[in-house]
Amino acid sequence: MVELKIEGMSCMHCVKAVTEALSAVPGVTTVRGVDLEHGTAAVDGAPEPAALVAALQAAGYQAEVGG
Ligand SMILES: [Cu+2]
Repeated sequence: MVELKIEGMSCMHCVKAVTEALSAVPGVTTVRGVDLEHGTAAVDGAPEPAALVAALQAAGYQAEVGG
């Protein structure tokens, strides 16, 4: 599991966009939790952490890996 901190989510649309962006990253098997209130997410699988961050940036959100 990889945990992420995500800045910029403000509504359920953002949660959906983040979920879709993370789902598309190679190596991600499950997007487990995208938490709007806390600005966190977790994915299962073995993705490149940098690829997760890059995918979120492409979707318009600043992110960093780590709980
Ligand atoms: Cu939103």
